[in-house]
Amino acid sequence: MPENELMLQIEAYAKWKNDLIREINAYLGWLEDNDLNDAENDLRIYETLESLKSDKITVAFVAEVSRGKTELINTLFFSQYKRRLLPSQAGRTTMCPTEIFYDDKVERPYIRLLPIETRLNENNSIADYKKEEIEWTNIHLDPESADSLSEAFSEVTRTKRVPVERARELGLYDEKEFAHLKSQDIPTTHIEIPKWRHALINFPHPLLKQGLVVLDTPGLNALGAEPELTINMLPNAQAVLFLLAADTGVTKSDMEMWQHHISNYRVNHNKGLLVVLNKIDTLWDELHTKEAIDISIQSQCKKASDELCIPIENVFPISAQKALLAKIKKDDILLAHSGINALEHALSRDVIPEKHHIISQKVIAEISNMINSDKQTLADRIHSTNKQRDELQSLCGKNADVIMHLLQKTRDEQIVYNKNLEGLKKGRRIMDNYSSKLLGHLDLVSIDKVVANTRKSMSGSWTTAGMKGGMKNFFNDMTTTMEAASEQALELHKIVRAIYHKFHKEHGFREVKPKLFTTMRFQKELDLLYREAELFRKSPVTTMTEQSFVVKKFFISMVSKARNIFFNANQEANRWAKEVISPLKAQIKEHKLDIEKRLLTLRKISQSRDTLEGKIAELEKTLVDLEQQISAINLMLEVVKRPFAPPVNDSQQAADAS
Ligand SMILES: Nc1nc2c(ncn2[C@@H]2O[C@H](COP(=O)(O)OP(=O)(O)OP(=O)(O)O)[C@@H](O)[C@H]2O)c(=O)[nH]1
Ligand SMILES: [Mg+2]
Repeated sequence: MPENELMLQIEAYAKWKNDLIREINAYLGWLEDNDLNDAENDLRIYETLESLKSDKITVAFVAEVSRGKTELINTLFFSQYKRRLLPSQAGRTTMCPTEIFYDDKVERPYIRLLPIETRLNENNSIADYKKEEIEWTNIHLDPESADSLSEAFSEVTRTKRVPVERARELGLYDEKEFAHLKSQDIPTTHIEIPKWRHALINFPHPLLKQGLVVLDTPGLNALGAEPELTINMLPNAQAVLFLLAADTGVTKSDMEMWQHHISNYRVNHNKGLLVVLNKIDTLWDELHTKEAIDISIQSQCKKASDELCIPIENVFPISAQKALLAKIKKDDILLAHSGINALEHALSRDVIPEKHHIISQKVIAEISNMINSDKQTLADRIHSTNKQRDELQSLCGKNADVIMHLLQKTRDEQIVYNKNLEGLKKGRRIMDNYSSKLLGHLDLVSIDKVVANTRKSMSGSWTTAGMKGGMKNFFNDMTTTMEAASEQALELHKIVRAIYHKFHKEHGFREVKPKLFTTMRFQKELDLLYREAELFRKSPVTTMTEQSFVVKKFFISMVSKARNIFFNANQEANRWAKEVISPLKAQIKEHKLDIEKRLLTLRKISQSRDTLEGKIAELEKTLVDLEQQISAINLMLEVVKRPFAPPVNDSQQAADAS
């Protein structure tokens, strides 16, 4: 049973997605039954199905130390364990970013921990390490035992004492932090550092099973020390919850974190950024009236909204701790007081539609296009069947000469057509030539050359000043390469259009506007990355004493993300080059079959005039079948396009009615 609104929404969304997967599978079967499948399209559909199955919804929790991130995660997602499942304590608790998700491909639940020492490897990002299981310490989890889970999860709080030199090597020594000791001449020889760099928790929780991923982050410079979080993980999250404490309001360090790591999220996401004013219970002073307390909470919200320049509707005053307690004790009054319901409502309001929007744009648009093009093929079949039936009807009562004449005419048509197919082969060779040039520009080997050159030019200048120039050159080179690819794509479009036009003009093919490939989206992603990178470069973290380390790490994450953008552009260009001719290929296949069928029928009729009536009846039946197929495909299209209808729960209905 879903526990709260968010759960209800995520479950409904998962059901909607499963229905979509089922419909796409049915479509695949239908294509095969109607001899309409083609290898490239099938592959694309399989890829789409895979991406839908592995689709995730990520909710990230970001804040300074001890604002209650982990407590809130326990409240929102794990209250059924009737305890604090993830460790939440006063002071610095969570020491490494922790991703909590469910992977059904792995048999046993686990917590995997990446040793902090992996920071020394300059070449690998966390994303790279995720592909290398061997680098992680694996602990099996027993989901039935809350005690053993708690014990295993406490690993994320582990620290170790290391000599200052070691901490410095790892980029975890901030001189400013120990400045006061130095000024008192107290030597610092050893410091505490996190034992782990990143944690992955694979856990069979109902919501995680539906594709939810929770990202808990440690406060205190973690975002700065691990730039991959800001560059990669946060921008990909469907929702980011930024926590403040009601008793302190927006402190200087909250503000720094907001400006340098969060505010950019708003630029790229219309929704999904929520500010949580946690610990409102600290304002529940029994010596004050309820009204006075409410006014003070509201004024804290208003202050936070002004200071962070975010609408007050997006600031949620809550008490994560009291909400957890209320859920465990099933205390509805306390739960209502805790303010958690409004936050859960906002989360479900923002997270699911954002995800639905992405799926609609990518998956639904693509499958609908394919279905529409099949509809066209069916319409073509109806058109040619009608034509053939009319042709045969016109032969009724005519002599053998007329039939022979028509037979000859159709044969001539076939000869001209076959000749043009030869021409198409030539066109395709030219096309292949251009597409390999296009793919050459987006080739990872050439990108890796840019990366290597940048690193070479950067070596020895791992300072913020050095980084500024390095970054600029790197992005300039990337943009130039992307522009060259874009120009090549334009040339290729001209050739593709000419080929389509020829078949339209010479064989009466339906005019199809071939799909265009553009690098615009990838260019935009690169620009965005540059903007994010600039913000990060100017953040206070990079002015830390151990900046060269952070700069290196930051550069590696940024480069790895840029490389990823190119990889995606390359994949898309590759796919496009293979598919762009598919609608024409489908028309050619249909046309070829059509001529062959007509020739066969005419030959039979020329041998025996008695078959004429039978053939006409056969064509009439084919027409009825085709009409039925059109209805079936229309229905499929309708189901695929059916939007996700969020469920409305009782409390929401009541709230809306009041
Ligand atoms: N009074 C009160 N205390 C809270 C509330 N939420 C969290 N706390 C307490 O605040 C302390 C810190 O909470 P955590 O959840 O560990 O905070 P965090 O943001 O995860 O901190 P780090 O992991 O260190 O970054 C714990 O002692 C919690 O019990 C709340 O709503 N009210
Ligand atoms: Mg924590």
